[in-house]
Amino acid sequence: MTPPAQSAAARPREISSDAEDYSDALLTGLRKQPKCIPCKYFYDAEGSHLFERICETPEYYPTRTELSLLRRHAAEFADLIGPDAEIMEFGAGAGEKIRPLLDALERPRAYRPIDISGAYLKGVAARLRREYPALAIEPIVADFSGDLSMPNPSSVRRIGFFPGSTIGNFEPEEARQFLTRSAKLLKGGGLLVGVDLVKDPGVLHAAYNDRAGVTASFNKNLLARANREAGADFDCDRFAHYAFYNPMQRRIEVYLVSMAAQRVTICGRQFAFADGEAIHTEWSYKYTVEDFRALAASAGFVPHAVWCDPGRLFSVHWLESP
Ligand code: AVI
Repeated sequence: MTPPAQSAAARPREISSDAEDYSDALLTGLRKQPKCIPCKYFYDAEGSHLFERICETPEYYPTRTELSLLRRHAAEFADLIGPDAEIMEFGAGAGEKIRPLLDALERPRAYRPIDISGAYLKGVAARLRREYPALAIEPIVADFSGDLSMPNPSSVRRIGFFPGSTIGNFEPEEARQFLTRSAKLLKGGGLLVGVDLVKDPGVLHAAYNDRAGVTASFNKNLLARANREAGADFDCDRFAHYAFYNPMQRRIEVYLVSMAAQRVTICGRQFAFADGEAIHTEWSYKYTVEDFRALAASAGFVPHAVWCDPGRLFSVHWLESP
């Protein structure tokens, strides 16, 4: 069946094609020592769906905690943002978290969700268009960890929205570089960003080792994706999900561990895995409120208000870019 033709306005704008880079990045990462696969490749359609399921597990507190902060304080965000703003969301996810903000804002000009997964983004944009028919919804398929420069019309207040503590998936220096680029992109506006907090290591450990095994499937989907898209022949059952909190580095570390000595073919090339050898797949850094504010200030933002839940699990920061 041929998909219905899309109008130019409905078609997501592509800044870069993930498909072109994917196989190269996979080969490059697996040639490194230790081997790694960049965490942005979690989010194909299957991975995005698995991530939505992680957010529903009882152990993964960040999503529901942040969502309740966004709902409770939406009117305060709207006051700080002001009328007629253009909202850019970095890593649009399921589109769930933007709703309280869109509902509270006065006459938002446009909503631009940016996500690496084009198919997923299209679905999210279509749903939001039905719910907000008067709002210009302009999805952008792009890797927001790269260069996102675009002209900033001085007449429009541009606001960034970066929920979910995805900023924690950058190493701190990469996070600073991302914030520096965002401060330039959002000059005259600001950034509303969700940041997971340092806390009881047991709570953190459980969040990345849910009992239903959804996080394990999400992690192993990296191998299944390589089989689907890069002609690889990984036996996913011969790799184990391994995630733990490293309190010295204040980060969750996620790996896929080879459960045997084995050879895998990827894009026609052979890779050897020793028994017990790990592929690094993700960091998830946790911050104190003070440390994150200092990081944002070092990137050119002026840290303004911060909201935390009563249990101090999660924080939402309003950063101004003068
Ligand atoms: C998207 N990101 C903020 C999630 C996190 O918590 O670091 C990704 C994730 N990885 C395993 N579980 C959730």
